[in-house]
Formats: sequence, C-alpha cells, structure tokens
Amino acid sequence: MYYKHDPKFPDDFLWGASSAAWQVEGGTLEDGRTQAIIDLNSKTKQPFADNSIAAGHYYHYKQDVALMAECGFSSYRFSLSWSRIIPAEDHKINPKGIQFYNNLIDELLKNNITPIVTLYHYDMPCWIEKKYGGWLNRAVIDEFEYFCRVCFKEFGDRVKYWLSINEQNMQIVYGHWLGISKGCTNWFEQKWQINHIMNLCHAKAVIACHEMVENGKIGPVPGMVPIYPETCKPMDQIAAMNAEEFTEKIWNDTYVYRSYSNFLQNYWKNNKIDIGMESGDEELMAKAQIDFFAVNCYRSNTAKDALPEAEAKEYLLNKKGQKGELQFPTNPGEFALTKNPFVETNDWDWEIDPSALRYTLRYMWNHYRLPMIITENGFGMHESVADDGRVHDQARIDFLRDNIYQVGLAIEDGCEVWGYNPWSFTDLLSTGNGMAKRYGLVYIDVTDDQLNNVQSAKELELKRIKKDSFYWYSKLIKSNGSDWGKEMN
Ligand code: BGP
Repeated sequence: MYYKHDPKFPDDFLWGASSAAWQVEGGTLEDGRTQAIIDLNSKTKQPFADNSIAAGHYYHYKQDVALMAECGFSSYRFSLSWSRIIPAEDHKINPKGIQFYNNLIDELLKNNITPIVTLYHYDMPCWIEKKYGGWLNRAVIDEFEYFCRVCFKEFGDRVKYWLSINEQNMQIVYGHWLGISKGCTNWFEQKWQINHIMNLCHAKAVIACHEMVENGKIGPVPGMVPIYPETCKPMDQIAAMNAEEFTEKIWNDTYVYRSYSNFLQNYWKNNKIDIGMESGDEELMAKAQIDFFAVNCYRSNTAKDALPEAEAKEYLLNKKGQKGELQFPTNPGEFALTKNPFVETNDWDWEIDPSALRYTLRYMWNHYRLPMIITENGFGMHESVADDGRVHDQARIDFLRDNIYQVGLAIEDGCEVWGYNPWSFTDLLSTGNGMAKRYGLVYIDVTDDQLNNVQSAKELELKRIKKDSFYWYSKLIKSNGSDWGKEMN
C-alpha cells in the first residue's frame, strides 16, 4: 500500500462505527424481550459464547455512547431487535423495549451523534417462526410491515436514516449458516421464494418510511465482496461476472430497478424455479424507490471458470480462526472461487484487500449513481489485554488506515460517499466465533469461557478498555480524515 497524497473528505462526512442488536446487546430475555431464531442458532456454535450476554450494551449503553462521544463520533449505526419491540403474536408493543431504544437514541443525539438504524439484522422473532414456520410464509410480509411502522412511529421523529434489511444477499447465499433455511426442504428453490418475500418486506419498509418519516431516507445494506477474475482468460471473466451476479449484483439491480433482471428470470426459467410471484407483487416492488446504498465490505474474492462437469463444492467458512480452514465453492457451469495469491489473509482466511473498498464504491457508483454510506468494514482478530493493561491492535489500525485511504480515493474518483462506520465500536459476538473473533475499537474484557460459565450478565464487569485503534481513529476523525498518524509520501 502506498500513500500518494492526503485525500479530502466532505465537511459533513459522518464518522462512526456499527453494530447489530443480537450481537451487542445481550439481555435477550430482559424486560419482556423474547427469543429470536438467531439467539437459538448462536447457542449451537460451541465452544463460542451464545448471545445471551454478548457485550452487555443493553446495560452499558450510556457508557458506550460516552466513549463514542470521546472518540469524536458523528454517527452510530445499530439495529433494533424485533422481538424486544414486538415480543409476541398478540402484537402488543413492549414499552420497555421502546424505552431502551428511546434512551439510546436520545443519548446519541445529546452527544451530536446521528443514529443510523437497521430494521432487520438477522433476528426474526421465534414467535413468527412458531406461528408461520419462518421466512417461507408470506404472512411475514405483513408482520414485518407492522414492525417497521411501529419503529417509524416511535423513533421517526428523531431517526432520519433507516436501513431496511442487512445483507439480504448473504442471508440467501449463506442460508444455513445464518439460520434462514430452517424448515426448508428444497433450499435450491425455496431460497428464491424467501428472497422474493424479503424483497417485498424491503419494499414495504421503503414505502412506509417515505410515508411516515418526515425527511426520512432509507436504503438496503448489501454485503459486497468484489469479484476479480483469476486470469485474463476470457472464461474466467465470465465466471467472475457469474459470481458477481449470484452473490451480489442481482440483489442490487432489484433494489434499484425495482424489478427482476433478465439474467435472473432466465436462470429461474432454465432451472424450473417458481419464486411464488403473486399479483400485486411487481407493483409493490416498483413503488419502493431507495435513497442510498449502505455498503458492507470487508474483503474481495477471486473467481475462475468451472466446467459443467466439475465437481460441486460447498462454501465452507473457517469457523476456527486458524488459517487454511476455508473451502472455496465450485458451482459447475457457473464459477469457482479461488485463492488470490496477491493478497494476505486474516486468521479466518478473509482477504486483506483495501482496494476492494475503492473497487466496490466505484462499481456501485458506476452502476447505480446513488449516494453511499459504508456501514461495515473491519478487521477480525484474536486479541487479549497486554501486560501493560492495554490492547495493542496495530494490525487493525493498519487495516482501517488502508481502507479509509481507499474511501478517500473513491471520493476523489467521483463517488458520492457520506460516511464511514466500521464494524464495530465495542467488541461484540462474531456471527460464528463468539468473542474469539474481535472487531472493536473498544475491548470488552470477557472471554467465551467466562460468558459460558455465568448465569447472568450481572456477575460480569464487562469492562470497556480503549484499544490503540480507538486513539488512532479518534485523531483521524477529529481531523476529518487528515491526521493519519503516519508520514505520507
Ligand atoms: C457481516 C454481518 C455482521 C458481522 C460481520 C462480521 O456480514 O452483517 O453481523 O458479524 O459480517 O462477520 P463475522 O462476525 O462472521 O466475522
């Protein structure tokens, strides 16, 4: 990585960080909240901790917001727990759930931090699953719309930036991992039915936001992993395009053009897939005009050609945090993902590739010409407190510096980007690796073992320790992206 000069960030650029309710809050059965499918799913990921305590943000939110303010944040992206707000099928609104989010929002605003709120981040309430069997039932659309309308009514006077569904593409691509496929008997077809239902939920959220929130803006949150062709062999280029379509582009096209692309419709036709389109669906989708893209991007992938007779291979994620565990997928006749020899990887085999972020922003801007905010980007690593009582995370500083620099370059390239919110503010639970894979600027002094061996959060101090990256990020954002803490050349 080289630095050719100081890129400039807009004066009103939002600097912050990001989280999700089920990964950060804990208190999963506190004050009327009921369980979400992802809570149960997280219990199966032993030896890592489940999310019943997590970072204890539910109890420590004031301290966390004070730390954000000390760091110099101007934004914070977080999600609302559906089952904390609507805990049961009687649809009664939980006053304590509303109170918690009101407190959090008010605390943020008091500290001049703009809330950016995700409506759905992987946490469908169990009561919905019990009543309807999960995402495959179209009744979810009305339930989701009801939940969104409650949120807009309760918080829309103060929250103006809304995000509909977090990483819908990743939920379909990694359905088993994130628990979406529960109850499905034919995932090959049913994932497209679930995807259609999610598109209708997204559309309902967009329409209701514009109707109910004065000056409200809303966008989806795709999980972006740019795909490079392995070589300049023409078929590798087509394979990279196929991978791009099947892992991200078809979702982004649907959000923007508000109808399904020819690529997708032909794929469904050729594979005899019925997505469950009903009359009125196309009209509903057509009405949902998004205002921006919220972009999550951590890494890149590389694709090569896969012949129709190639052996199919599943994508097996690295669940241990020891390099070399990940298995790239092969989808015969479409593409195979493969190792990129030009980039380093972290302990979970995720590519460390800051240019991926510039590439993504350029790609999204060139295709869609919509403003973008980065809602996730970050570096997962094994960490502990050093003998001097501090947490030295130079690798994260290097990652963030190189990535933010690429955001600056993308802005100079002409992309409209209005904020950067890396994952995450405090350490929180990783989707599959508990506290073993940490992302925070602030360390939570607890291990998976400790979380697994107590009955209640009250037994734990969950002490917050500012990492080296906290101090580095603070200087950078207080200078609006000019104090890099490193000589430029
Ligand atoms: C994103 C999710 C987040 C978060 C992050 C890091 O895809 O939106 O919820 O978990 O990835 O992933 P992991 O925790 O698996 O390292």
